[in-house]
Order: sequence, then structure tokens, then C-alpha cells
Amino acid sequence: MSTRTPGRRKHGGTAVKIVVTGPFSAGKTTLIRTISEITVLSTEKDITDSTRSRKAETTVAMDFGRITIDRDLVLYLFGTPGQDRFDFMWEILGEGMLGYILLVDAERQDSLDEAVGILAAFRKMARVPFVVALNRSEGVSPDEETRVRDALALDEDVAVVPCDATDRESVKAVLLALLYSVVDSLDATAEAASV
Ligand SMILES: Nc1nc2c(ncn2[C@@H]2O[C@H](COP(=O)(O)OP(=O)(O)O)[C@@H](O)[C@H]2O)c(=O)[nH]1
Ligand SMILES: [Mg+2]
Repeated sequence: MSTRTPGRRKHGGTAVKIVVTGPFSAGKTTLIRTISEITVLSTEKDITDSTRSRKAETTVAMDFGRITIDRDLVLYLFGTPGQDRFDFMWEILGEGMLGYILLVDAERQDSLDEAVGILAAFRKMARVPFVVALNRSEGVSPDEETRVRDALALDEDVAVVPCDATDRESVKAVLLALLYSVVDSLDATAEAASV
């Protein structure tokens, strides 16, 4: 029994779930496709309504991808649909997540506006760490960061990071920022428990 399919948890490693959420057309599907080592399972559907002009298809239910960090840790990435009529999927996808990435299109104000409601729903749903990734941004200027922090009413400990969803290294940096936040929150919990 030595031949094995990679990804099965033979060594008892941990598989964790990370959700990628954000407004319509922020780049969620692209981000997951860029980083996933398996072909991303997307349930895309032709758009027939007025949003058609922005792109030809949209994710109606979810995207699913996987990245192996090492033998002991595998991340499963779930991308949420971005349109209101699929809100009911958020709770299903958010169940048991370790943390989430809120992806926003830095070039569009309406993307940030839409992100406010999505973040409110996610915060209500689960108190887990998250990072805000600004897609299509060349670095985050202090002004830009302040604008995003104010709009989303972010705590100081929430990271705001630049992102190019088409670039593997950039997507890795976003995932790392999230993993650091997770570790920080575990440390904080351990500290609170020890006093
Ligand atoms: N130039 C550029 N285009 C992007 C980037 N991310 C996404 N796109 C494009 O923007 C459109 C929407 O991206 P998609 O991943 O479908 O967004 P989603 O609705 O959040 O899943 C697609 O045509 C992508 O190819 C990026 O970082 N840079
Ligand atoms: Mg999508």
C-alpha cells in the first residue's frame, strides 16, 4: 500500500479551511486558481442580468482549491459567491473556517462599499481572524490604508495587504498574513487562559 494519492491525510496532518470572500469581481476565483495545486472546482455560470458587462461568468455557489504547506498542514480554500442572492452560501462555506480573506478591488469605490456589508455578515457569523487584501493595488499607501480601515472600521490588529490575484508570490503573501493573524490570535487566547 505504498502508492498514494497526494492529499490524503495519511500522516494525520491537519487540514484547515480558509474562506476567500469579497465583492463581485474582486478577484476571488482568480486568487484561488493562482495558488491552488489542484484544478479549481468552480461552479461558474453565465451571467444573464445587468452585471453582464463586467464579466461573462460569475461564481454562483463556490470555488474550491487546495494548497499543501507541508506534510502536516494542508489549506483548503473556499471562494464565496459575491452576489447578494447567494448570501445563504456564506454561512455554509464559513462553517468551521480557521480564518478568511476579505478581497477588495482597490480600483473601485463600489467594491469597498460592497465589502462593508460582507464584512459585517462575516463578523456576525464567526469570530475568527481575517485579513483585508487589496487586489490590483501596487503596494498600499498610508492614505489608501487609512481610507480602507475607516470604511471597514478595522481594528489595529487586522492586516491590510496589497494583492495581485494573478501572481503566486503575492497570493502566498496574503495567505501568510492570514496565518500570522491566526497564530497571533492563538497566542492571545493562550495568554488570556494563563492569567
Ligand atoms: N489585472 C488583473 N485582473 C484581475 C486580477 N484579479 C482578477 N482579475 C480579473 O478580474 C475579473 C474578475 O475576477 P474574478 O476572479 O472572477 O472575481 P470574483 O468575482 O471575485 O471571483 C476576471 O476577468 C479576472 O481575470 C488582478 O489581480 N489583476
Ligand atoms: Mg468568483
